[in-house]
Amino acid sequence: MKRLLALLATCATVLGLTALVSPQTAQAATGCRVDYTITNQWQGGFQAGVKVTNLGSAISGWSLKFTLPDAGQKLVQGWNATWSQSGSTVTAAGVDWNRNLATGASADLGFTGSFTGANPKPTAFTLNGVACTGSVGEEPPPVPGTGTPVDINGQLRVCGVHLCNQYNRPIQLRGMSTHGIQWFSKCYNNASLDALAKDWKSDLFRIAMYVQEGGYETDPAGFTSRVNSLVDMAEARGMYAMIDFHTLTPGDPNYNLDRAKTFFSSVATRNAAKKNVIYEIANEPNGVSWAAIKNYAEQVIPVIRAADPDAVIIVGTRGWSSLGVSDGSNETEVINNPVNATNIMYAFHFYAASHQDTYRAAVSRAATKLPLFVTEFGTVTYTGGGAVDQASSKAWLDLLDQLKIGYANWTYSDANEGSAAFKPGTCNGTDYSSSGVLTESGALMKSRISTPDSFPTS
Ligand code: IDC
Repeated sequence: MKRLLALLATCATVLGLTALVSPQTAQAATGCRVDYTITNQWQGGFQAGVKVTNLGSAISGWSLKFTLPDAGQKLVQGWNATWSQSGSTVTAAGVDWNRNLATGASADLGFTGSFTGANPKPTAFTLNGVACTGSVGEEPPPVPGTGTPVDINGQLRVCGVHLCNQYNRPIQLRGMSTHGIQWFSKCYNNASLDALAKDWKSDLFRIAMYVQEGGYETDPAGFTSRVNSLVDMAEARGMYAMIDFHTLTPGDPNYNLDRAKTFFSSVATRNAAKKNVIYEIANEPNGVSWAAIKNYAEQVIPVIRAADPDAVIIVGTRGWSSLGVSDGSNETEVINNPVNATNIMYAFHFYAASHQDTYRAAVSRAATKLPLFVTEFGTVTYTGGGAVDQASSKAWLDLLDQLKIGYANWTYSDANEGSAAFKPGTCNGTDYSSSGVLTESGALMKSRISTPDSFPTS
C-alpha cells in the first residue's frame, strides 16, 4: 500500500509538472516510467525486458534512450521497436503497433545484449528527451498465478530464442495435439476439452487439420469452420490454440501453397482479435529442401500478418520437422538461411522410441540460436504405434523443461495406437477424467503436463 501511494504521488508530481512545463506541446512526452528486467542471463549474454509507461500527455511516435553504463555491454537484437546503439547510448523507436501511447499506456520492448565485464542495469532513461522519473529496475509486485494460461500470459511473442508472455518473460507451454480432426472429431467436445483444461491443466491445444487424407482439400469451408470452433472451445477454457496446417503427404508444402493462403487468410482474419491463437503453417515438410520450405513460409507468413499482425507463427523444418537431422543435415541450414520474418519460431518433432541422442544434441545446440517449439512429439516410435519408451520420453521432456521449449503431444485421442492418450472407445463415452480411460502414454503425459506452470507475472 505504501508503495502504491508513493507511486501515485510520483505520477501526480510528474503530471503536475507536465502542465507547468509544456502546456502547448501535445506531442512531447513529459513523464515516463521504465521497468527494466533481466529475463535471462548466460555466459557473456543477457536478455532484458523494458516496459515503458507514458505518464505524460498522449504521444504519437516516441524514442526511448538509455545508457549502458559498462563499456563491454552491447545491444545485439531488440524487438517491438527499432533499435540502435551509438557509443553507450541505446535508442529504441516506436513501431507501427506501439507508436501511439495514451497517458498511462505502456509498450513492452526487449532486447538481447552481450557483455564482457559487469552487467549493470542501464541508466538515464529518457522518452522523447524527457527523463523517466519512474524507478528503474523495480518490478511491480507479482500477481499470484491464479487465472488460466491465457489470462496470465496474454498475447505471446517471440523474444530472443524464447516464447515470451505479456510481461516479456520466457514461458514454456505444455499441451496436447488432436489426432487428425477428419477422423477423430468426436474426441473434441465440451467434456474432453474440460478434462484437458481442468484435469490435465493443459496450456495448449493443437488442432491437427490434415490437408490431404480426407482433410481440408475435401471440404475447405467445413474444416475451416471446425477449426474455428475448436479455437473458441480452447479460448473459453483459457488455453492457447495452435492451428496446425497438417501437411504430411506430399511432403513439399508448396503443393498446398494456394490452399494454405486461402485457409490462413480466413482463420487469421476471423481470429485476429484473440490472444490465444498460434499458427503452425506446415506440419512436416519431407523430401524437400530447406530453401523450398523457406520460400513457402515467406509467401504464407505475409498473408497471416496482413490479417493478424501480432500472432506467433511456427515454420516446419526439413526431414519431418527434424531441423534436417532425419535427412542427414542439421540446424545450421536454418541458422545460416533463416526465414525472412519476425515473431516466428521453428518446429521440431520427435518420437521418443525412434529419435534419441543425436536428435537431443541437435535440439540442445539449436536452442541457443533458434526459437524452437516442439509442436508434435510421441512417446512411442515414429509410426505412432509401439510401446512407450519411458526412459527416452523422460530424457526428452526433462530437456524441453530445462530449455523452456513448449510442446504438444501426439495425440489427445482414442486411436488404436500407442501414441494415443485414451484407450480405444473412450470417445464413445463421456468420461475423459478417470485414470481408467488413460493409456500408458496418456498417464505419462497427464503426469507431466498437470504440474504447476509458475508463469512469471511481472
Ligand atoms: C499418424 C497417425 C496414424 C495415421 C498416420 C497417417 O498416428 O494414425 O495413420 O499419421 O496419417 C507424424 C505426423 C502424424 C503421424 C505421426 C505418427 O505428423 O501425422 O500420425 N507422425 O506416425 N510425424 C511423425 C510421426
